[in-house]
Amino acid sequence: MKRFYVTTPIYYINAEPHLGHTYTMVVADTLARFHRARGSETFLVTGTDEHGDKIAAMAAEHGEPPKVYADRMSPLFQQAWQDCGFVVDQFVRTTDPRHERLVQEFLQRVYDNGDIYFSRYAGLYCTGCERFLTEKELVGGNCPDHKRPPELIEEENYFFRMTRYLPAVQQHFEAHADAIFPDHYRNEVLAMLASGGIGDLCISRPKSRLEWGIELPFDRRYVCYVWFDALISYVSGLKMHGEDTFRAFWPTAHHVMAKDILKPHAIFWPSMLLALGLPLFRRLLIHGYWVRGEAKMSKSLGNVIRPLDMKRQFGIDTLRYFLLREMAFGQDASFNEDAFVARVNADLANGLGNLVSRVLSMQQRYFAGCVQPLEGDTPADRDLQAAFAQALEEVPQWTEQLAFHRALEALWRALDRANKYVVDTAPFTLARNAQNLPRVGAILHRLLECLYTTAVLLSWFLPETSQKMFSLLGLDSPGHVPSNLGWGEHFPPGHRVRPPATLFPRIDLHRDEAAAPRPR
Ligand code: ME8
Repeated sequence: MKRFYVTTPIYYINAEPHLGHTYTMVVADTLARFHRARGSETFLVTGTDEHGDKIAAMAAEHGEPPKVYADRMSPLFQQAWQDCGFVVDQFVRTTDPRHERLVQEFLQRVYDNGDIYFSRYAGLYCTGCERFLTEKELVGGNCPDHKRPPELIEEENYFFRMTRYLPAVQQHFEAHADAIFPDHYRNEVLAMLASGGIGDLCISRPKSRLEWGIELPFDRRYVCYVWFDALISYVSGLKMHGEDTFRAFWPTAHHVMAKDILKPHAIFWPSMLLALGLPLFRRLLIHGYWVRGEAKMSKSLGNVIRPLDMKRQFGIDTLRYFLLREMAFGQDASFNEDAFVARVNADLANGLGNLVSRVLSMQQRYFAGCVQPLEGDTPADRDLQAAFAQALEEVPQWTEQLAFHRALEALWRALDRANKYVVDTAPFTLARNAQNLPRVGAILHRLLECLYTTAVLLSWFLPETSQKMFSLLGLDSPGHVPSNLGWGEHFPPGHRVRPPATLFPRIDLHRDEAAAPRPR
């Protein structure tokens, strides 16, 4: 059995989920659906990161004990992802006792192996990042992501002997060219490793300064550093479903995230896994930032867009389409209302929506919905079929390479051809003469096949739309990606398709100003 394990970061609960988190979720959900369509068993883990300075400070700001605050905030994420229709196999909260026990077990194991020692330390700590920054990482004395100076912290703490594992980590990334994608992030990590500037990792906080964390099993005066705790969620999420689930899925782990947390994932995490005697994850998949204007969308900067508002106004598939079509995976992309409206109207309302409604309404008008035999084979027919055969080949290939924008581009090239085929063959004109009806029936049958292939290829990108299309066609989804078009085989003789329904209403910002997505 082929398997595919995909994770997203477990998000800090210092504010509500925003568009950036939603993008990572859409990518993970799309990949899981794609691998399922290709016959793999899949598992998706996400969750919330609930310990540490940042959350303790936020809870205090709200006048709540941290656990009360966490119990209020974590469900906002869980509910949002459920409302968006993402298929999450395990939502991990780091305050879950099953997770806490595993973190303590792992800490003890590393301690018993002699990889944890006690020492004094002074460093520059950014609470936004929840990690110590090196002088080199600062820009004008500030954290480049959080735009504020880190705090000088000096105290006695426990350290993970990470330096012992760095050569093996370096070797691993040198030997496995696809372990970090896109490749320039692998180069960044290799440069970090080659610089020799990475020391051991401070993995504790004295309770006298921070109580909100998992207690160290070997010293009750301390709690565990939040990143050491959080990364283990990728293992605890599987183990919550049993050791067999862990063993089956772990070697296929794909961790999806933005570039902000590359270092913990590419340096801390593989070192921890090596120290624990566990196999390394399969790949890190690193995407860029969604920005508004110049700034990265972030909870601390407050320039965020609420995914559930977007979903309520435009539907989840509209949002999925925009996010996947507009961002080249690995690069930054900018969110602006005009681009959103232009893209959605051109591609979804016009390109796909119009085709569906034209084809289904002609099928009703001329044949009461009854599908006619697929006769004849003109150059235009062959052209159309070739365009969709190419889409069937290219879309999965681009998806596999995480070039979702290219995959959708390839499918829309075929849809453009289908719209052009309608204009060129003009079935609405032919139908004026009853003699032409067999040809009109054959043209429409071909167009219904275009819709069938489109619904198959949209099943991992726009699952709701794909389902709606199958239901309009009166057919079940095949549930997998077929190896060839199979046109002429999908509609049994006498089969009726449904009357058209609007898949994507046009967005008119001038008529309905309130419909525009607004920053909070
Ligand atoms: O870092 N554009 O949590 P976090 C694209 N708890 N993606 C964005 C984004 C943006 N503007 N803003 C956030 C943490 N993201 C830790 C993770 S994992 C063991 C612990 C997404 O709430 C993106 O996936 O700050 C990014 O890596 C993540 O949210 C950071 O989430």
